[in-house]
Amino acid sequence: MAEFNALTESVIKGDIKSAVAETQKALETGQDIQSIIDDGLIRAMDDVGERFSKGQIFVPQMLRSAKTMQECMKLIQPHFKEGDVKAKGKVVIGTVKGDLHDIGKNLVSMMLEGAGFTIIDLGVDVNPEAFVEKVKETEADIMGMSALLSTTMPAMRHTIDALKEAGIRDQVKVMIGGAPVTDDFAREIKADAYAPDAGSAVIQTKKLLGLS
Ligand code: B1M
Repeated sequence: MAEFNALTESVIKGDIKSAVAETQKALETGQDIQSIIDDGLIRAMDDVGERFSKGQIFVPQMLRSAKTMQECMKLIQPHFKEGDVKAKGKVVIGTVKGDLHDIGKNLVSMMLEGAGFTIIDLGVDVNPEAFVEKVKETEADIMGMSALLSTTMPAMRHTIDALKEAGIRDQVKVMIGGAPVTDDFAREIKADAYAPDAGSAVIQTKKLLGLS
């Protein structure tokens, strides 16, 4: 596993300048993109979450680390787009109602875009009706929902119910993810797929569309 301690530390501290410089250095020295994200950035956010749980840091510090990670992701994003980008399908994606966490959802979007899918990103705090409207309007192949709070997971079920009520549940495949979400929960709410991380989201999307 590559060492990204300086990068991880900078994200934990919320030191944007140093984190961006470390990301740039990692890219220039040809480090694996996935490893920069997993072993450098996500590792930092896990640490930040743990410190928050223990009451060692508070929301402003968590926000600062999130902003720092997002600035690093801006540098990394172009590297996702090197392959064949012929559109393979349309994905409407968003973070569910009541939930403002978007880093994971953005990462999933970037990876899917890099893999050649067209992304329609509804942002955060997306209510079920907005998902339904966009799926109808764009005739999306996949609807992706992200939730980071256990209290917002039920919104995933409500959104699937809204698809049913609109009579379009069988016209779109539903994929869900986010730290508290599990495969069991996906089965329970009758989502078509669950992905634990952004890489798996690409694999699942391809499977759902019969591309692999
Ligand atoms: Co929040 N927060 N937060 N937070 N936050 C968590 C999630 C928490 C676990 C921290 C903790 O207590 N340890 C905890 C939730 C506890 C729970 O419900 N189980 C928590 C809490 C409690 C809260 C608040 C309630 C705090 C408060 O105000 N008292 C509040 C809620 C606000 C709201 O949403 N209504 C809040 C606020 C915030 C900030 C705004 C400060 C900030 C978010 C900024 C932003 O996103 N723009 C924030 C942050 C940064 C975190 C942590 C530290 C990091 C989240 C993150 O970005 N991880 C987080 C702790 C943690 O997760 N370790 C925490 C990195 C990201 C790449 O991973 O999002 O898991 P993740 O995404 C992964 C996979 O899950 C998956 O792929 C991604 C990439 O591999 N995935 C999908 C995600 N979506 C997917 C969709 C898919 C497929 C895969 O298909 C569609």
